[in-house]
Amino acid sequence: MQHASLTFKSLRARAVVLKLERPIVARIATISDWPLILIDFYTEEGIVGRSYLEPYTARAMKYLIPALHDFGEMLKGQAVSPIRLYELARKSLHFVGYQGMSMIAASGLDMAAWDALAKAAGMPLCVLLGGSIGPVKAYNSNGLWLKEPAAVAAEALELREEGGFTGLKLRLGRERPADDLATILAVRKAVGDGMELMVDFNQGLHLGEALQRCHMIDDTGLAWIEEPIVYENFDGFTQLAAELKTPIQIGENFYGPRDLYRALQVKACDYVMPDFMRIGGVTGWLRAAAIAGTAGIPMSSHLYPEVAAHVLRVTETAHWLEWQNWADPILQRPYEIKNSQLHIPDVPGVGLEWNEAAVTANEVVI
Ligand code: SMN
Ligand code: MG
Repeated sequence: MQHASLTFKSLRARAVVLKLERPIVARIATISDWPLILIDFYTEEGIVGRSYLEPYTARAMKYLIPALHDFGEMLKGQAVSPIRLYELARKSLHFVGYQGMSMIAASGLDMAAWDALAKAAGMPLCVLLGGSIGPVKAYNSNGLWLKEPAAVAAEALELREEGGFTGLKLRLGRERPADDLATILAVRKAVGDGMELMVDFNQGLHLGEALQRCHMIDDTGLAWIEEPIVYENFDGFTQLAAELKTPIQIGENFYGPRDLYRALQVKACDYVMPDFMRIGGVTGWLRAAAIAGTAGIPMSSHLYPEVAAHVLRVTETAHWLEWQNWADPILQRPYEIKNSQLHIPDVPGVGLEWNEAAVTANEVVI
């Protein structure tokens, strides 16, 4: 039987900035405006693939949107074979460098191409990938930034109620280490022993501080300690992972599967949590998941909960989905969350459609 073919026609990338309900207050940055690049991937057959990128700063959109439009021109007329498009996009920027902005742009293209392919096949992405529709275990990552312990504990109760959550992530890195410890204890007291608590230092410490501060919280029953030091210091992570009882979690700053492979080779972490715009979209995730699965390392996701839900259904060592709903205002149909599980809609593709009125209201010229 001849398969139906799909041909890439053009790409549209739009810049949107949304106000965060709970601004990000991390040790390395404060963010109250959340930038999104919305990608529409048009095909000759009329199917439109969709994805978004969340590049943290509105400025980054100035470089990423032209790169995406260049891909659109360069790849016009190609068959929609996501793995081939990913390779062509990456090769076109090889001399510029495989990582950084190049990888982020290629990842956005990749996610939209997979969405188009799954839509053309009439299948949810997880089904196209050989999996099945089903619930995906998620923790709530919508808040718990660097505020007073009592305020964080009160917010933890609110966040639990957003979807019957059994896992919450707190951010650490206050000036005084004792305030971080007091926050963990206050949250634990508020939510009880049944709640999994993850903590994230957002790369805010140097190795010496990290050694002291991670030891200080090592006996507080945490699910993991995330990125205590700057992301590319694998030697430092190796030392931390060797010394600490609490699992060390890294990965949102892996640029491509090879970074994950190198981290595992040097035992830099116990868990991994790639981010879709850096690991290489769906294609990069699948390659990374094979490595983590072979090594027996639990794999969680970073941001992009919609696409994460699909690929975690086919990830051998699937662990936790990071749930945050910062893109919800521009989505026609936000995913349903209940009992700490994200529910994949039974529709072809990923299930991302834009709420055009909300997009128009929040679109920015860059
Ligand atoms: C994070 C996510 C998004 C913005 C800032 C920080 C964080 C996480 O590292 O893991 O959720
Ligand atoms: Mg993090």
